[in-house]
Amino acid sequence: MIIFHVDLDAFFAAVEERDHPEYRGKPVIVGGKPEDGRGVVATCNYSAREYGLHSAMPISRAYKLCPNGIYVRPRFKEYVETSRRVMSILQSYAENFQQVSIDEAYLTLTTDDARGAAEEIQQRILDEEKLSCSIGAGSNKHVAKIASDFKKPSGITIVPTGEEESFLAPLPVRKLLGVGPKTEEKLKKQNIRTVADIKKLGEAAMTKLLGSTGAYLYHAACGEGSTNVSPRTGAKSISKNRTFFKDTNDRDEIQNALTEMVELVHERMLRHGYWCKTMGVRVRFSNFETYTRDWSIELPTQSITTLHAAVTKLMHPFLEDSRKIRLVGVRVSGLSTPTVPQKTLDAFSK
Ligand code: TTP
Ligand code: MG
Repeated sequence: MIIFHVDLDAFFAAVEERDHPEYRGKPVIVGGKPEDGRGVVATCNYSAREYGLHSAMPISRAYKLCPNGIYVRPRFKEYVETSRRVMSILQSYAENFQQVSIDEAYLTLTTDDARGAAEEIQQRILDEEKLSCSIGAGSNKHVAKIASDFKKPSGITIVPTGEEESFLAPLPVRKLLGVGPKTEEKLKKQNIRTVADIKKLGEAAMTKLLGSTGAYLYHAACGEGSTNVSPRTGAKSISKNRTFFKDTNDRDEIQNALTEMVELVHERMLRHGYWCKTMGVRVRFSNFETYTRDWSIELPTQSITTLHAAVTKLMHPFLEDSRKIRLVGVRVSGLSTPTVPQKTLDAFSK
């Protein structure tokens, strides 16, 4: 049994290129038009990435770096429909199947020829949807996921059993799932830059440095990972709270704490492949009066930019209050790992 992780290349931008042949060969940026005056890049094609553009960058900045690009507003309906069709192709190859976001999924296969199977899947998606994808394969989900990112776009990377640790060793720590900018910074301060450095430091020292995340990262660095490929149920929310050392009404201190909570919550969402529909904050004043506020959106998101913006907006009235704050927290709920919808009765009656 081998686990595949399949991830579409520059997904939203690739759909736009497919549907607008006149865009081909040009930098294509999905997110919004420069004249909209706001918004961020959802994604961009590989030719736009050569200009330094990437997801979550403000459109205004992207436009400065790449004024000749084609800027388009997202067409979510089209992406969702395309995603459904791709996921059902993938499902037809899978013994077990788990979609983790709009453009990626894990599948398990039993085959002697992993490369042949990966090539066949790529060809099917190219023939039927005119989209390219990258595939990573390995003995567990974590290794497969990192492998799919290893040779993008249109890559196939197979990590043979027994070679997990040596495959990961030279990679920067940031490649491990769950390592965000904050964790990366903490590791850098200890001169830990590659996965091999984590392994070398050892489990005890990693735990001392980062608590349970440290222990998890040590095991990840050893090439370990989950093999459970199935639609996920479980935690219905993720939250992180911070009690200040001393009650405070210093806005910078509060903002910094919130940014850190956002990053921690987001890291955990990514690690479990969760998308959320509700984002919230908790505030406790020094007299223990406690408030929660939340905000829900129609389509689930996995974007740290959206989460950060929601938290900032929800916190605003509390920052206007002159009372000192004892605790702040960030919470996401309405969690899901996108699954392929059941075939409708319509499909059967045709
Ligand atoms: P990704 O798979 O992260 O990115 P990608 O498919 O565009 O590019 P690649 O995999 O080749 O690196 O995300 C899938 C889609 O999710 C992406 O096309 C657009 C959307 N998305 C956002 O809207 N905002 C984001 O911040 C990110 C990362 C993705
Ligand atoms: Mg992708």
